[in-house]
Parts: sequence; structure tokens; C-alpha cells
Amino acid sequence: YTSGTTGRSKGAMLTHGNLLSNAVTLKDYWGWTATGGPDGRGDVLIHALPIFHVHGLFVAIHGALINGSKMIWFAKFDPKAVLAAMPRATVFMGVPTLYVRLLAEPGLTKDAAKNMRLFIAGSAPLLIETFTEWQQRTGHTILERYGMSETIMLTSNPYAADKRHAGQTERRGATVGFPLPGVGLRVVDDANKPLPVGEIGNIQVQGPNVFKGYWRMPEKTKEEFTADGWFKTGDVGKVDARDYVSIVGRSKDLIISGGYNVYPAEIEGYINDMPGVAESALVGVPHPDFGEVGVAVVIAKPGASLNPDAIVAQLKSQLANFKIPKKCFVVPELPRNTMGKVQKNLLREQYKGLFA
Ligand code: MCA
Ligand code: AMP
Repeated sequence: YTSGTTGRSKGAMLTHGNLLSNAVTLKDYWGWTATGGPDGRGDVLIHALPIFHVHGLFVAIHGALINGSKMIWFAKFDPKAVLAAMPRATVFMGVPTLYVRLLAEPGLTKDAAKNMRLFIAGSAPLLIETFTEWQQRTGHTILERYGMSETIMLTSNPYAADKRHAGQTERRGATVGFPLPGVGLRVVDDANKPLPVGEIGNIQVQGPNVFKGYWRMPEKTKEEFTADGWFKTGDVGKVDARDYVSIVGRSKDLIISGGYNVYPAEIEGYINDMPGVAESALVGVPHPDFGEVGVAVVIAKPGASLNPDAIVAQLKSQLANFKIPKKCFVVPELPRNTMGKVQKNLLREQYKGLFA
């Protein structure tokens, strides 16, 4: 199941073929090895991600198991524990927040990471500052990749020279690398017409890893695929002259907070149901730990008076913790365009410095 725009989860039909093709591709592309490593017995994965998401469940676990590798298993992410495990491990996977929290540990040094072979990041944009600081502190270059629950992994920066892309080896910060072998990726305009190199548009994909559709939602499935069989990711990006893909935004109204998806419509629905609320808008703003967090902006019905803390307290009794707005404002009106639609871009701009 993956989160839904309206709050109802959608079942994503991933076949064994989808899972296997992706696991085999990643085993090869990321150079998983059955020999080498600290004890000569091959790669050892530090697993510190939740296993109710594709990242921890498929990318990490399948990568290790298909290679016959050991995992050092953590029920919860604790930066000190991960640091202490590094001398016994070779591979680590994390959402950007895990890297930010590891960087806050003075013990993170070149020496602490010297047995590690590969650090992989994904699920949300990795800030270039995090990428660069990690390089300086550990001597390792994080490999950033991009995927979705519906498709598992789609693109990756190179682990080694990629012959399909002029033998390039550079792992470039702020990009998600090349489409994985077997994956087709195109950038199109709103009429599904492919755009020239360097132009920003909608990212569409196809390949043996792409799911078969949403369970019992034929209409939704039809909407999300083009007539010629490409899946619309809802991500906005570009491909440069060296074939590197970057994600520059999303067409779907989605906030990714610490690697968890928050659909504003769901949270707005709960706020709008509260007595005295006329309307609300949830927007994502930059946050040093979670990358992005939700901020709620609410307008009251005429004559009603609202308390922002009470709104947050009420949400806490209804929703999972990561969905709770980190801040709530009650304002007299929301910015709107001539069609009357709330201009979330203006709200994002207004509140972008809140947690800076
Ligand atoms: C916890 N809180 C959060 C988050 N996590 N708020 C916003 N965003 C979050 N992600 C809340 C807590 O409930 C708490 O609220 C306060 O923030 C501080 O929590 P803290 O103790 O710091 O949190 P934690 O328990 O240490 O968790 C942080 C975490 C966790 C380890 C970064 O969020 C996490 O495991 N994220 C990874 C998610 C993931 O695996 N995503 C992959 C999706 P209060 O103080 O009110 O109690 S798969 C995917 O996206 C695709 C396929 C892909 O490409 O991989
Ligand atoms: P989910 O629906 O939980 O599978 O999340 C998938 C979404 O996470 C994608 O559609 C992207 O918006 C986002 N995502 C995953 N990896 C990256 C990345 N490396 N950089 C930016 N966004 C990412």
C-alpha cells in the first residue's frame, strides 16, 4: 500500500517479477559482493530503516538476501549504534535525515567509516550540503538513487563506470544518476511530448520493475499511465547532456518529511472538519533535520476564534506523528489566484525561513 492523495491508501500491485528484476539489477549495479569486506565473507548491510516501506523492505533487504549477505539489524535508527556497527559492515542505506543525524555525531570520521564500501541515499532529496559534508568527513561519496513504491528503484548514480553512459563514474550530488539498466525514463510536457535535453518536465517511466496498477482501482490506474504505457511518476525533473537525471519538484501535492510521505489533502481534510474552521492549506517548508515539514495555515469561519495549538493537539489524537504539522497559523485570508485557487507557492515562500 502506498499513501493516497485523498488519505485513502492505494494497493500497488507489485509482482514477483517486478521485485526480482529490480533486486537482480541493483545487485549488479551496486556491486554487491559475496567476498571481500571486513571478514572476507562479502558485503554486510547495516539495516536501520522501517520495513513498512519499499526502501527498507525491498531495496535494502532484497539487496542483501539475493547476495546471501548478512544484515546488522536495528529496530530503530540510532546514529551512535549505526556508527558503532560500521567497522563490521560494508553497506548502509538511509533517507537523507539519517545522514544529517549521523553527521551530527563527532565520532563520524574517515577512520570510523574505513571498512565501509558504499553509502546509499534516497526517498527524498539529499541536500548538496549533506553530500559535500559527508565527503569531507568520511572520504566516501554518497550514491543517491531515486524510486517509488510503484516502481521500486528507477535511477541511480554510478557505483562503477557505466558503459551505457560513456563510462562515467562520477556520483553527482543533487542528481539521481542514470536510469537503471532496463528502465526507460523520459521527460515530457503536459501533452506527453518528449522534451529536449535539459528542459524541465514530467518524468515518466517504464520497465520490468513498474507495477501492474492500483489494486481494484482501474480508473486510477488508467489515469496514471499514458496510452503508450508509460507510468506518470508525478515527479518533475530533467536529464542533462551527460544523461544525469535530477528531480526539481513534484506535480503531485506531496510533502516528504524525513522520508515519509504526507499528502496535504488528508491533513487539510481533518483540519477542515474541526468546528470553526472555514478552510486550511498545508504546505511543505525546508527543515534542517527532516528536509521538509508541514506547516498548516488556517482561516476561521466568520465569528469563530481558533487556537493553533488546539488544532495541532486535535490532529495528534487523529493522525500518525509524522503527519502532524510542525507549526500552525490562523490567518485572516489565504492568497488566491484569479480562479480562486489557493496559491501554495506563495505560502511556501512566506514560511520558508521558519526552521532555517
Ligand atoms: C518522526 N517524527 C517526524 C518524522 N519522524 N516528523 C516529521 N517527519 C518524520 N519523518 C516526529 C515524531 O513523531 C516526534 O514527534 C518528532 O517528530 C521527533 O521524532 P524523532 O524521535 O526525532 O523521530 P524518530 O523516531 O527518530 O524518527 C525519525 C526517522 C524516521 C528515523 C528519520 O522518520 C524514519 O525512519 N524515516 C524513514 C522513512 C522511510 O523509510 N522512508 C522510505 C519510504 P513528537 O515530538 O510530537 O512526538 S520508501 C520511498 O520513499 C521510496 C520507494 C524510495 O525511494 O525509497
Ligand atoms: P513513495 O510514494 O513513498 O514511494 O515515494 C516516492 C517519491 O519519493 C518519489 O515519487 C519522489 O518524489 C521521492 N523520491 C524518492 N527518491 C528521491 C530522491 N533521491 N530525490 C528526490 N525525491 C525522491
